[in-house]
This record gives sequence, structure tokens and C-alpha cells, in this order.
Amino acid sequence: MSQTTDTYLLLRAFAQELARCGMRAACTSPGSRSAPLVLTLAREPGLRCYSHIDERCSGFFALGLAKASGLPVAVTCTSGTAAAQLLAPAIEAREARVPLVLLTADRPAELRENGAGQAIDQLKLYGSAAKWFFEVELPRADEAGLRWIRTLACRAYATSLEGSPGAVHLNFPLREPLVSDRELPRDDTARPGGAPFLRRRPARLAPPRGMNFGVEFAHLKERLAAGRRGVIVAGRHERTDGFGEAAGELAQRAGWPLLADPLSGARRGTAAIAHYDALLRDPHLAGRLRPDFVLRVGDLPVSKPLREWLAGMADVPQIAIDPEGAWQDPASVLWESMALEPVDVLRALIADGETTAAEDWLSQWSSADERAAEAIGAVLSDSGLSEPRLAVELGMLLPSEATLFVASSMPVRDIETFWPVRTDPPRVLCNRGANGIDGTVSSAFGAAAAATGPVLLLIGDVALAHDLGGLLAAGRLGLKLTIVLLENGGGGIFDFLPVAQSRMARLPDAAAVTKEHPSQGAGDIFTRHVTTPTGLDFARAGALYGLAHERAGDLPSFRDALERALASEHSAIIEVRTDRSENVALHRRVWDAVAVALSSPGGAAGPPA
Ligand SMILES: Cc1ncc(C[n+]2csc(CCOP(=O)(O)OP(=O)(O)O)c2C)c(N)n1
Ligand SMILES: [Mg+2]
Repeated sequence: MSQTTDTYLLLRAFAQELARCGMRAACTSPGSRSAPLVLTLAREPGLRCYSHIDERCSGFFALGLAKASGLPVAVTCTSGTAAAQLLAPAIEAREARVPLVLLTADRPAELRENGAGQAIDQLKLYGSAAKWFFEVELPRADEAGLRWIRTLACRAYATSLEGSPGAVHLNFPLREPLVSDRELPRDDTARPGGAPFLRRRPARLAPPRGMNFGVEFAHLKERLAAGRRGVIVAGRHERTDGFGEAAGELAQRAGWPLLADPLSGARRGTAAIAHYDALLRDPHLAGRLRPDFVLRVGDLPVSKPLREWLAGMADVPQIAIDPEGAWQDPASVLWESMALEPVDVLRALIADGETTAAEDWLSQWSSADERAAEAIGAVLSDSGLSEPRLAVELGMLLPSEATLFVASSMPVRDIETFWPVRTDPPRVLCNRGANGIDGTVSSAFGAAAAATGPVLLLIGDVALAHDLGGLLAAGRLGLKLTIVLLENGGGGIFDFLPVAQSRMARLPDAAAVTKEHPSQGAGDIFTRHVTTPTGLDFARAGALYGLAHERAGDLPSFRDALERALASEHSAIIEVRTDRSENVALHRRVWDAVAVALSSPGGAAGPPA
């Protein structure tokens, strides 16, 4: 057998095992060195292959797909800088705990460090972002070699999922000739009945199901039973395992307020306090509503007031339950960190039924929340189609089977601050592991490839410009995504930050035209270098990439556009224009109105307890 036939035979067994383990999708990008990998993956009947031009888009698409499906996705690319493009998605995968299998093609040893083209050092290219690196020197495709590569595929798949999910990196040195037209011989080394060659039991044994967690659970129960003023804080948790329902139900039964980021899926039920971000900005109320224990599940929510509130309660028992026991304690205030499956713990606590919440505890929170809701509603109804209003609208209008992908920056914050409580909320996803604005369009298209219902992306102008190439997926892959674009002339988030007022961000006009600053047309460093308005006409981007585009100037036209986009089979951009400084002023009006509502006679805020 020729070496090329051996390569294809081994790779065919490798791809087959990935599919037998449960993988359903792979992403490819073009190249010569990677041809054996690309052709093999595209020919594997068990994998749906998505082709991308830009490897970074490919990696982020795979990330969105893996996030939405819960299954590892393979990504392959050619050697050189192509492989370097996968670093950002690998980092996000590690931080957000999303399983990926990265398969990079490389030059063989005799073509490294000697001037051969497109050869860079790809060994451990992703550093600590990859959970596992392995250099795949292919053996002969005899029986032992085929058994080995099948086992390797099973190992790569399992490792991406095991413990804390993330990216594994396999680097394949491949020799020319890279293609051959010879028929591949039979390979009878696979297990019968479509089973994976090696079935892996995860190294981390799941805690026993049901009520019996033994010592851990008894201890947790004791702690909670002692509390009269408990609070549940639920953050990002993107696995579809009933987490949101369980958190909602426990809070409701126990009479504990539930402070749930929409990224947790838990902002539901009668105990959910939707406006905690606005409420906890009020220091009196934050003091009065001090709990005597906090149960934390999921990641830490995005809200800064909530994070600061938790950080200021080092003397209150705070217990975090995390499936992988991740350390999520930037303020060093946790009392206990339990590596247990949160859904199981929540369900066991529901079944246990014993809680001792103080009678008026939840009602204190709920009445404050209602007052905040009224105050916010009054401000927003006067202000037309604003960024906060859009978050409310999406929260109310999206069908429960929809998925909303939100971009970092203000979209994820507004969704947290303004998203209403619903009994059947749609799924909300976000690349929140490393908080990047990169790759967001691609990840949303990846989620669209996995979802059964409609998928929407809420994104700012800078984040959209950052991943404009991700729009290629609409036409090339025939996927449908509805993009709600908030065009506010740059990064609106920076207007909320001290840099907006900083004297360092302005040059005196005279200095702007001196020799030291020849490139400055004006003295406004803030606009040019921090908020960075794109100057793009996104209608033209829509035209270039084949997406419908329309502008919505008021609430009725937004609702119409949304309804049309949801009913259509094609991708579309709905653009809403807002003004950055008006947006800051509106947010401040909202917070002021909430503060006034809480301090008015009958309001919830009184002197600290
Ligand atoms: C890859 C990456 N580069 C830069 C940043 C810093 N950053 C955070 S928000 C932001 C601006 C985003 O602007 P836009 O998408 O228009 O959203 P807006 O702030 O207007 O809501 C930038 C550049 C980042 N988070 N990630
Ligand atoms: Mg913007």
C-alpha cells in the first residue's frame, strides 16, 4: 500500500470513530496540506460538514454549534497562520467550557525549520487554551495502526468533554502526495453494530442521582435549613438539562428570591427578581435585603451591582455548586465550593421540601422588584425605540422555542438588566467565557446550525464589523439567522466608563496638528481610538453577503420587521439606530427613577437593617 493510501485509510477510521462517539458536525477551511483531513471529514456520512473561508470564523462557528448542541465539533485547517486563527475560539472554548476537537494539518519533520513554505511551530500552538495536545505521527495502516487511530479518536472526543469541557488539539504532519485516486481497501477493525471502538466512562463520576448525596448533601441541607433569608444567584449555564426550571422551582417552593441572569435560563417563576441589577444599585435597599446565606449556581452573573453586593458579604455564608467545581470567586468571599451537578442538587433540595424562609423575606424583594418594574416601564415607554426597550421587546416577543444569541458589550448587559420574567423563556446564549466581541456572528450562525427553532443575534455595530466575514455563512451554508443590529456609532459601552470623561482621551486642538501627532485629524482620541465608529453602511454589507436589510425607526416598525424576519426563510439584518450619549442618559434616568420609586413613601428602601 502507498503511504497516501495508508493516510486516507487511517483518517477514514479516525473520522468514523468521531461520528460513532456521537459527533455530528465538523468545520473545514480550504488548503492543500489539510486535503486529507478535509476530504475525509467531508466524506464521512455521520458528520455534517460546514465549509468556511476564514479559520477564525470556522472556529467560532464550531463553538456556537457545540454550545447549542452540547456535542463536540471538529474543526480542521491547513498549516501556518491558518492554524493560528483558532487560538481565540480555543480560548473561548476553555473559558466557557465548550467541547471542540481541533485538527490542524502540518508539515512533516523534514520540512520544519528549514525554509519550507507555510511551516510554523504548531506544537502546543494554543498553549494552556487546549486541554490536550497530541502530535499525530501516522503509523502504517495495518490492524494495529487502525486500532490505535480509532482509540485516539475516541480519546480526543472524550477528552474534549471530560472534566471541564474545552478544546483538544491534534496536529497532523502530512507528507506528499496529499491525494490519491486509488480505491481504499476495506477496514474491518471497527466494532460491530456501529459502537465506538472504545467507550469511555468519564473520569469524574457524576454524583449519585436522586436525593442521596451522602455527607455533602446532608451538610448542605443543614446549612440551608439554618437560613431564614436565603438567596439563589444563577448565572450562565448553557447546558440543556433543566437547570433553569429547577432553580425557578426551588426558589418558588423555598420562598427564596432568585437573582437569575437570563443566560442561566432561570429567570422564571414567581420568585424570580428580574430587576436586581437596578435594585442593588440602591445602597439602602442592598443593605436591607442582606441575606443570611447565598446559594450560587452557574457562572457569576454579568451585573456589576450584583457582583459588588456579593463581594461585600464576606461574612455571609456563600456556597457555590458547580459541575466541575470551577473556582468562581474573584472577591474571595466563598465559604464553600462544591463540585456537584447543580441540577441534581437543586432537584434534591426541591424533593427534600424543608425550608424555613422568613415569612416576609420574598415579598420584600418582590415588592421592590414590582416598584422597579413600574418605574422602568414608565421611563422606557416615553423614550421610543431605545436599546433597553429592545431588550424588553425581545424578552416578550420571542417564542419560547427561539434562541437569542447576545453579543458582549451593552447587549448582554441590557438583556440582564431589562429581560422580563417568563414562564417559558427562550434560550439565551453568549460568548461570555472571555467576554470577547470577536467571532460573534459566526458563533450565532453555528447556533443556528444546531437549533430547531428560530435563532436571533442581538449585536452592536463594532462587534458586527469585527466579524463581518461571518455573514458569509448565510449564503455559503444556507443558514438562517435574524440579526438585530444596534447601530449607535461605535462602542457605546465606553460612554459609561471613566475614559469617556478622561482628559487623557482629548488632545488640545493645537496638539492635534503638531508634528508629534501627525495622524490626528482632530483632538478627540476617545472617538477615534476608543469608541471607533465604523462608518459602514450595513445595508451594503447585507447586499454583499445576501442578507435582507431594513431599518426600524420606531417600535411598531421594529415589531413588524421582527415578525417578518421570523416568518421568512432567509437571513436578515434589522438595524436600529440609537445615540450613544442619549443611551447613557436613558440608563441614568432608569436608575434614578428606580431609586426614587424605592425611596418614596411605601417604597422598599428604608434605613439599613
Ligand atoms: C476581541 C475584543 N476586542 C476588543 C474588546 C473590547 N471591547 C469591549 S466592548 C467593545 C465595543 C463594542 O461595541 P459595539 O459592538 O458597538 O457594542 P456597544 O458597546 O455599542 O453596545 C470593545 C471594543 C473585546 N471585548 N473583545
Ligand atoms: Mg455600538
